[in-house]
Amino acid sequence: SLFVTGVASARPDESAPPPPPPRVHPVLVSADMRPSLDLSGPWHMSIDPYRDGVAGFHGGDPGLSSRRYADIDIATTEKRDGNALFEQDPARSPIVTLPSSWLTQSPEMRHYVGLVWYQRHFTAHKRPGKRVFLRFGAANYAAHVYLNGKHVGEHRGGFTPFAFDVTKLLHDGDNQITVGVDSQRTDQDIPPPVTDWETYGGITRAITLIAVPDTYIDDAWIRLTHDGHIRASGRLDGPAAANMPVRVTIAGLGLTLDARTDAHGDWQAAVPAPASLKRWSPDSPTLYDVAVKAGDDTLHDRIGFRTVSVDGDRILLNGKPIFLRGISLHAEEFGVDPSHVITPEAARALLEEAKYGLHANYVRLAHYPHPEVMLRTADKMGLLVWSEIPVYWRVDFSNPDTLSQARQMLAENITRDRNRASIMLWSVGNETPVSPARNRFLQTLAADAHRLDDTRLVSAALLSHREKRNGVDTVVIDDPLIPSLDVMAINTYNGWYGNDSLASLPSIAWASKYHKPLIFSELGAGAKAGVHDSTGTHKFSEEYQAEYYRQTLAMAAKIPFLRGMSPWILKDFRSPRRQHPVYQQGWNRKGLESETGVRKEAFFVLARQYARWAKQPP
Ligand code: GCB
Repeated sequence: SLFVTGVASARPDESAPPPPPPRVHPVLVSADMRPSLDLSGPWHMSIDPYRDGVAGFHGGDPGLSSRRYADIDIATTEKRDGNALFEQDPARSPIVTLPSSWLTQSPEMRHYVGLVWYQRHFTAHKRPGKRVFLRFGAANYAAHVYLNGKHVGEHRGGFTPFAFDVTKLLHDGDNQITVGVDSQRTDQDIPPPVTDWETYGGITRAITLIAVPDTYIDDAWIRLTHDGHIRASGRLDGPAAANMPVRVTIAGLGLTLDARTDAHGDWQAAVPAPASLKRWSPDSPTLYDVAVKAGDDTLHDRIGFRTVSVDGDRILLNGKPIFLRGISLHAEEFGVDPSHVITPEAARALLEEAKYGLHANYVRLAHYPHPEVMLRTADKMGLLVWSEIPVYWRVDFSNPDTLSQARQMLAENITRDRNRASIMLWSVGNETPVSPARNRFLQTLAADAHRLDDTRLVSAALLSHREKRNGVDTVVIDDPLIPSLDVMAINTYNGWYGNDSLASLPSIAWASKYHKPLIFSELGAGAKAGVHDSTGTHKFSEEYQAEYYRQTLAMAAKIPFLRGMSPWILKDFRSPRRQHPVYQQGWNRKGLESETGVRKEAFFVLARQYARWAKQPP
C-alpha cells in the first residue's frame, strides 16, 4: 500500500501536535453591551514622523534603563516649568474627533503613514470593589497607551479589540490619557504593507472605560452544538473566580444552566435544546435575551442558535442544504471621504442593500474583522457572515513572530464574535501563494479556529491553476491546505485579469482534487458608474461589467459542487494602488455600486439571478 500509518514524519516538528491557541486576556466578552464611559469626542493630536516618542531622545531603542521620550515628554503629567526641555505639547495641539482615521482630518494627513499622538482628559470616579478596563475597539496598527503619565501597554493589529486593567492607574477625578498610534506596518505584520485597500491609520473604533466587579465574567460563549445541546462555557476573572456558581438564563426558552467554576475560573454547562427553540436563519433571525450571572456581575447579550455543517460537498444550515447568495463588503471604506468609521444606521443601510437590494443571504466581511455593529446588525437582519483576518497575499510565512501575531489576531476575532449566530465561516487567509512555510502557517491558524470554535466552518480564499484536461480548459483546485479546511474558496477573475474573452467563460470547466463544498469568495470586474459602451467590449464600462457577471454566472451554473459566492464587491472603495486617472482616481471600481450608492448595470444582473436562486436554489 502507498499509505503508511503510524510512522513519524521526516520533519519532527510537523508530527508534534500544534500548540494550543493563544489565550486572549482580557476578553471582556460582549463589551459593547456593558455600561461604559465613552471616550469618543474631542482629542488633541500631534504627529511624530521620526517616532521620537517611542525611542530614546537620540532615536533608536531606549534600552532597558532609560525611559522612552513619551514617558518623559509626551505623556507626562508633571508640571512643565520654563526650563524643561520638550518638543511636543499635545495639550496645546489641534483637536480632532475620535474615533476616526486621521486620513480625513486634514488635507496634509491624507497620505500620512506613521506615528500620531492623541491625548485628552476625562473625569472618572473610583469605586471600591470595582475593576476598570480601558478598551479600544480597534487602533490601526500599533498602539502605545499611557494613563496619567504611566505606560499602560501596547497592542499590534489594526482591527481587533484590546483592553487593559487600569484600576491602579486611574485617578479619582481628572485623568489624562495619551495614545500613540503607528500605522506603519512592516513585512512581518498582518497584513503586510501592500494590500488593495487604504491604510486608515488611527483610533478607528470606540474607546471606552468599563467598570466591572472585582471578580467578573470575562468570557461567556453560549451556542447550539451539533449534538442538540445548548452549551455555555467561559471564564471568570478576579480574586473570587475559583469555585464560584455561574447561572445562564435564557428567559424566552424558560432555560437556566447552572455551572461552577474550577480552580482557574473556567466554567461550563449544557442542557438539551428545548423543542420550542426557534433556530436562527436568514429567513427567521430569532435572537434570545441571555443573562449570565456570577457573584456581583451580570452580563446581558442577544444570541441566536443554529448549526452549520458540511456533508460531502454540501453546506448545511440547521441540517438543511443552503446556497450562499453573497456579496463582499469593505464596511468602513466607501462614501465620499471615508474615515473608517461606521454608524449603526450605515451598517443597517449597507446590509439592507445586500439583503433586500440583491436578495442576498450571506456577506463576506472583507478583509479584516469588521466592527461589532456589523455583526450585531447581521444577527438582527438575518445574513450569514464570512469573517476573516488580514492574512493577505505575501505574508512572511516563515517568521514565527508573524505567526504569533496572526494567531493572536484570530483568537481576538473569534473570542469577540463567537456568540454571533450570523457568523458561519472563519477564514484564515486570502490569496496566499502555496509553499511549505505558508501551508504550515495556515494549517496552524485553521487548527486554532477549529479549537477556539467547534461550531463553525473554516475556510480560506485560495488560488487555483489552469490546465487542459482531456482537451478541456480546466481550473484545477488542489491547494494542499484544503484537507485542513471545511469549505474551499476561490477568488476568480477570468475575463477581467488575464486573457480570457467573456464569451469563453462558460466553457471553462472546474475540477477539484477534494470532495468538499466550493464557494467563489470573489469574482468581479471594474466599472465606473456612468461610463457606457454599447459594444460591451471596453473594460471599465458598465456594460462590460454586466456582461462579465452574466458569463461568470453561466460558468458558475455548471459547477456541481459550487455552494455559494460573494462577488467583489458591493461598493467602490478606496485603494491607493488604483490610480487610473479616468476610471479609478484612487478607488477600486469593482463595486456593483459607486462609493455613493449609484447602482451599476451589473447590480441588476446579480440581483435578478439571486431573486431566482432565492426561489429555486441551484
Ligand atoms: C482580490 C483581493 C481583493 C482585491 C481584488 C481586486 O483578489 O482579494 O482585495 O481588491 O482582488 O480588485 O483585484
